[in-house]
Amino acid sequence: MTNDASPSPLQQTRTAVYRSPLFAAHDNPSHPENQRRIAAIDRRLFSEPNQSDWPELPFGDAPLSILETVHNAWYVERLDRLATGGGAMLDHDTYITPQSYEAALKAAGAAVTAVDNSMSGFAPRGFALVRPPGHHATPEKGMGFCLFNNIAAAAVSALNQGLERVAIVDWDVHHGNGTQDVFYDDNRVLFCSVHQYPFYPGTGGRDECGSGKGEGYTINVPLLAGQGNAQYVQVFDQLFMPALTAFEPELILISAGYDAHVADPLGGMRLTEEGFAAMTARLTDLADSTAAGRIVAVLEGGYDPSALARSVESTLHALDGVIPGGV
Ligand code: OKP
Ligand code: ZN
Repeated sequence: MTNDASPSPLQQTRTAVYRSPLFAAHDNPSHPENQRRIAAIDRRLFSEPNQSDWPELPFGDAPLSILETVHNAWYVERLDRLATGGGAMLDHDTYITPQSYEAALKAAGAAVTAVDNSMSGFAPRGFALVRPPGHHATPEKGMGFCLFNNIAAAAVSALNQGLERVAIVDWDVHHGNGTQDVFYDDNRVLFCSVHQYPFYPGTGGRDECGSGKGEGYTINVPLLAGQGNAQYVQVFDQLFMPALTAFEPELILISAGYDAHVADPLGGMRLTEEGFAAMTARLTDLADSTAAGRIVAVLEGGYDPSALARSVESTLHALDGVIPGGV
C-alpha cells in the first residue's frame, strides 16, 4: 500500500480569493472597522517576497438587480446619494465616506462572483476578503458598520440560478440580524448563527427560528461571553452539523467574522485560529459530501488586525483541506 495517493480533484486547486483596493478605500482611521484590517491581511498573506498561496480572481460590482432583491431600491439609492454628497453617519457607528458606495458595491460583487465561480465549478472554494462587512444590513437599512448585505447578495445570486438549498453559517461574534431578516420566511436558505448574547445587536435569541415556510430554517445559538474553541466545536457537532447534514445544502456560505477571537477588542469570546480552522474543516467536509465541494466564505468582523490575518490564514488552509478538524 502506497502513501502517495494523488490529491482528490477537489483538493487540486487552492481556494480562490477576492480582493480589491476599494476595500481599503472605505476608511475611518479612528473607527475599529478601518482599512488596517485589510492591510494586515495583505501584509501577512499577499505581500512580496512571499508569493501568495491563493489564486486571486477578478470581479465587478454587484448587479443592482441583486442588491434591489436584498434591499429596498430606495435604500440602495440613498447610500449612493449620501456617499456622493460627501459622506454621513448611517447610525451611531456606521460611517459613509465618499468612497463607501463604490466599495460596498464591489464588496457585494466579490461575494456574488465568488458564489458564481463556485457554482460553475471554476473555483469551488472561495474567500471574499471584503470591507465593509454586511451581515447587519437589513433590507431597509445599514447598521453596525454594514452597508450592503454581501452574503445575502451572494445567496440571492445562487437562488436566482436555480439552487434550492443554500446554507449560511455565521460565526461572527455578533448576531447576523440582517441576513436573518432577508431569509426569515424562506425555506431555501438555512441560516445558522452562533454569537455572543446578550450583546449587539440584541437579536438572535433561540426562539427566533423563522416564520411561515421559513419556520425551522433559522437556527440561533446565543452564547454567554467567555466561550472558547471547545464550546464552539460543540455547537457545531451537536447543533449545526446535524441540521446542515439533514438540509443537504447545494452550497455553503460562511459569514466569516473573527471578532470571537480571544484577542479581539470588541468581542468577549476566547476563540483562537485553531477554532476557526476546526469550524471551517467541518463545513468543508460537508460541502464535499453534499454540495460538490462548493463553499464560500465572506469576511465580516474581526478588529484585532493581526489576529484577523492569522485567523483568515487558518481558514484558508482549512478550506484547502490541509488542516484537520480536531481541536
Ligand atoms: C459589526 B460586525 C453600541 C455598540 C455597537 C456595533 C458592532 C458592529 C459589529 N453602540 N457596536 O458584526 O463585526
Ligand atoms: Zn461582529
